[in-house]
Order: sequence, then structure tokens, then C-alpha cells
Amino acid sequence: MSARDLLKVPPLRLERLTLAQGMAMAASGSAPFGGLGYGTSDNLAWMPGVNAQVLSEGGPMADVWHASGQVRSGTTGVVRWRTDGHWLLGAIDLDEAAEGQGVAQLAERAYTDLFRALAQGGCPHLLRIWNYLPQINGDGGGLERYRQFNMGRQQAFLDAGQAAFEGAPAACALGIRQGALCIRFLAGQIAPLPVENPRQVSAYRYPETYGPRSPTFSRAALAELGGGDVALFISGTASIIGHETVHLGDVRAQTAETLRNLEAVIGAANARTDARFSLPALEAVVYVRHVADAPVVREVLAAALGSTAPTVQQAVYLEADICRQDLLVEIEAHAVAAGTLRS
Ligand code: 3EB
Repeated sequence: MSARDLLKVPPLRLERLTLAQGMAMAASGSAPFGGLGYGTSDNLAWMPGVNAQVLSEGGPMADVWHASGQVRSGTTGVVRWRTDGHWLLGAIDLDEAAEGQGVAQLAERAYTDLFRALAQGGCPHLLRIWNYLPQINGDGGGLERYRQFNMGRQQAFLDAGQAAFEGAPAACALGIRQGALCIRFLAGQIAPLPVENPRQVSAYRYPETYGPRSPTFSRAALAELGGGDVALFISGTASIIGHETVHLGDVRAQTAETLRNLEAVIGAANARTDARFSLPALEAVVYVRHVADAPVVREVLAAALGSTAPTVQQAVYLEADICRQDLLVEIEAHAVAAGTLRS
């Protein structure tokens, strides 16, 4: 019998609202368990923000998490966290200029505290991480800042005895224009089921040409949310086949390739659960390097999925630098569907 069968999961519910709706909900008395605000500079205790320019018509959006139990909050080193006893949401905002450390050291310190927070909060398993790094493609003293970030991140995973290769959490890593290294994360008491993309080399096995240490993430993670639901968290997905970027300089073709990669990840995920996930039914966040490309990406999505598909209608578009110079677009997503995981 698996841990999943032994431990009853208190339900976690997830909904995407406009930022205004999310704020109104919190003001009406019932502060949600947590959230992530896309396109806000506010870092509320229950809803840290992603401070990037919103390019979609709906304006800033919020993914709001509802838990069933009593919420307890705490601070561990540089990490602020909230837990209902089964799930834990956390946030780190580390001002580089104020800290006077390089990106590698900063990332290592952030992740070291993150794992300490998981221990203190009683939720040892990371499911999903959102990483935002200023000037991600900038030079950090002979090595690109993203590559430095990868060094510190992987080191902290190894030092904490956390899965840095197979079993790594789902993640994204983007560049946004602000002074702080921002990390947001979801953890739980049960390890998620990692999912890879058969069209791509696992990121944690990328060759050294992409930096001395590999990125630490799985292509997706599946988790039972309680209440008979399964969540699929899809990491940042881009126009990469094998380990190589394809369709250089062509945002239209990069978007189409990204959709094929999302389809492949969803196929691999569906093989591990009786829940049914599908490309048109995702809550997506679309990151574009160039503001002018947003309408082109939207057009490709609408043409491929139909203009009424939830993936098209609910997507939040943000301006951000993608972690590889040659990538113009990256799409991350989640979805929740009724079902159970295959053990
Ligand atoms: C890629 O597939 C694109 O470093 O955490 C996507 C998702 C990417 C997560 C990360 C990087 C990360 O390699 C980049």
C-alpha cells in the first residue's frame, strides 16, 4: 500500500481570478490559504506577487488556493510560509543589492532556507516552484546569471538530500525587471509523481554546454489534491527538442513547438493517472520576451486550440526574459481533474 492510500489528503482547491476578485475575496473576511498574484508589485502575506508587466486584456490575475484546515504561518530564515498542516505555500524575496552576494550564493542560501522551512512546516515534499531572477541572461562575472543560479540551486538540493535529478519538483525560471530574487513554492506531505517529456532530454540531464550544473526540475508533477482531484503542474515549457532550442528567431514556430511539447507532457501525465488532462483545458501563464510578440502567440494558441478553449481564454501573458537567450516564449500551466494516481 502506498503512502497515498494511508494518508487522507485534506482537499486543496485552486481557482484563477482577476487580482481585483482575489483582493475582494480576502477583504470580505475569509482570507484564502494562499495565492500567487500575476502582475502585481504587492507581496501580501497570503499572496506574493510576480512583478512583471501584464500583456493580457484581463489585467493582473491571481491563482488562489483554498485549504480546509486551520492556517498557520511562520518564517524560517529568508522564507515566509503558510501551512494548513498538509500543504505549505512559501515565498522568498531576496534583494541582491542589499545582500551583497553573487547569484549562485544567493540561490544556494534561498534554497537552503527553503528546505529548512519545509522541515519546520512539516511538509517535506516540493511539488512546484516559481523562480524569478532579475537580469536572468545578464553576465554574472564570466558566467550567465541563470547558470550561476543553477549552480546554487542544485548545490542546495544536494546538501539537503532532496531529489536533484529524477523526482525533482516542477518549476519555472524567468527573468523579471526588479531587484529581488523571488521564489514562490508549493509543498506537501506526499511526494508528487514526476513526469518527463519524451521529446526532450530531462533538464537535470542537460549536457554541460548549458552550464556547469543542470537546472533542477521535472517537466511536470502530478499530485492528488484530496476530494478526489488530481493536479497537474506543468513546468515552464519552450521550443526545445532533445536539449536544443529550435526555430531560432521565429516566435510563431516556437509557440507551435511549445504546444507540441505541452501535448507530449500531458500525454505522459495521462499515462500515470485516470484523470484526463488535455491541452485546451489548462490554466496557463505565457511569458514572452518581446511585448510585441504577445498577440502573435495568442493567435497561434487560438488557431491551434480554438478561441473558446480555457487555455486560450484564461491565459495570463507576462513580459519576462526566458532563461535561454534564444527562447522567445515559454508556457507554464496547471490543471485539476477528477481521478487518482496510478502507483
Ligand atoms: C527548458 O526547458 C526551458 O530552471 O527551473 C523551464 C522550466 C526552463 C524551468 C528552471 C527552466 C526552468 O530548459 C527553461
